[in-house]
Amino acid sequence: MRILLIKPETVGIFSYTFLVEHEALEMEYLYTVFTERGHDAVIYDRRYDLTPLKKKLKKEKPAVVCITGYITQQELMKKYCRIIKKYDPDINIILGGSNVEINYKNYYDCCEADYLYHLSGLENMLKLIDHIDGRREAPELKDIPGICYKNEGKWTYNPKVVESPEDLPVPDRSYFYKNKHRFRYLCFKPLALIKNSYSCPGNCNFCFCTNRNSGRYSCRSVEKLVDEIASLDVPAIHITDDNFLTDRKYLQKFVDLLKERDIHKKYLIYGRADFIAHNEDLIKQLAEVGLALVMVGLEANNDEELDAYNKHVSLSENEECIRILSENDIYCAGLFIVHQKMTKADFKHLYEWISKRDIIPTVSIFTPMQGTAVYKEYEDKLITKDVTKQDLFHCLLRPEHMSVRAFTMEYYKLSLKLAWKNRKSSLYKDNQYFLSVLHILKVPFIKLRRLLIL
Ligand code: B12
Repeated sequence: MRILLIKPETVGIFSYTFLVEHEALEMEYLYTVFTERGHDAVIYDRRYDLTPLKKKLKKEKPAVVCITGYITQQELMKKYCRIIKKYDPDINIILGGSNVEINYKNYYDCCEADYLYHLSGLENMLKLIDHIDGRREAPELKDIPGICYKNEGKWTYNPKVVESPEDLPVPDRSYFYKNKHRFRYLCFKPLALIKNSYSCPGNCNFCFCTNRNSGRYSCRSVEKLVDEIASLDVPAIHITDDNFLTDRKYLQKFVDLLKERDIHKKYLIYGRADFIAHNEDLIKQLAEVGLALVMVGLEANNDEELDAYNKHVSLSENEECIRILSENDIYCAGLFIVHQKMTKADFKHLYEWISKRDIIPTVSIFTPMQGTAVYKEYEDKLITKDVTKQDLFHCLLRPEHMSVRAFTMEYYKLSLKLAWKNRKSSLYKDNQYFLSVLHILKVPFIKLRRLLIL
């Protein structure tokens, strides 16, 4: 069968920059499993391919269309479904990805979609494809775990199964190599992505990923990880695990294998401050084998707020983490949250606290994202239910000490002041500001073109 794999265009603030761009690894995975099964798959990455959807359908004539997307792209995914079914009602549409995995019910109002795939692994996806293809050995829909399908016009939910990333295939990266020049994280370029685990061992109440894979953390063997790293022809790799720094023994083996196999690359990871604070010796060794940047949730500048986030990390551990990363020449990409109880003075104090430390910060606004533990608590208090605003850059709860507008202003003021303060960081050394401005100017035209002909 011919299968079209749609990666939607970026929405929100990220669409205005090309300084942080990642390969469509989920689509490369689907491409791999489908082609290995004898199908003819095509990646349609709408971030770079401006061909209108109908024209693409006309050209590719797919029997199946798979669409991925994050929460902010939810309504866009539904819009594609409407266009596809209007174009050809016989095309089978499957929706999947991180948002569908947890928030699959949000898509029940999309009559045009045929299947929702709410798992991370792809084994059951192949069963579904076999079923659609009418293969003799294919199971019936009721026997395929992790899907929602329609039965007499009503959505039927098949329960999830707990999976392991060990079952993921080695992705075919032909798409990546063809577009390698695009993918980067600021000065780290070209940059590849590696998916090495499902879910997260932590249970932070504001985090989405911890609930994936039915809340069960599962990680690949270190040998498999290093094999994949060795196979990649790139200088920099972003390991997407929500928390890569979980197990000392695993990380020690990681260091030993990279040394043994003489692999020299730069690594960008997510990790927790307490692990870094208590494992200085290991961080030093990781730095020696290429650890270059850690995205670490520092969240706040005081213990009360840290406790409220259920992080089980203290301010002194955060301080230790910043020191250790700095002393080992690892960028500390600190992630902070501003929340609706903050006063103008709190914003000022947060700026002062961050700016005195060796951190490249990203500040988000506290967002009870649908699918996180805190969502239920805040659902009725949300100012808007517009999912495009669930991007961590919008104020979704009424601030206690100022208006929404004033809070948003404080937030942007803080972010801009921090960006200005760090403008000379070597992380930004390759930024071409003229090209960035040109890109910003180009975006509204692309958006308008898409509005007229999607
Ligand atoms: C890298 C990354 C980015 C990159 C973009 C990456 C890309 N290629 O597009 C950047 C930095 C630009 C980014 C931006 C955003 N991101 Co982001 N990002 C991630 C991160 C770290 C990894 C995602 C990834 O590529 N994983 C690798 C792929 C292979 O794994 P996967 O997506 O899970 O896909 C698997 C399955 O889901 C399945 N699958 C996926 N799609 C489909 C489709 C079908 C049909 C099927 C059958 C299967 C299937 O196949 C894969 C095999 O296991 C995750 C967090 C994490 N640790 O996973 C957050 C994450 C995906 N991002 C998130 C969010 C919220 C955003 C933003 C909206 C907001 C923000 N401030 O960051 C923006 C939106 C930008 C946009 N696209 O419009 C949330 C999504 C939550 C949700 N409900 O959807 C996550 C989960 C982070 C979190 N903890 O909340 N992000």
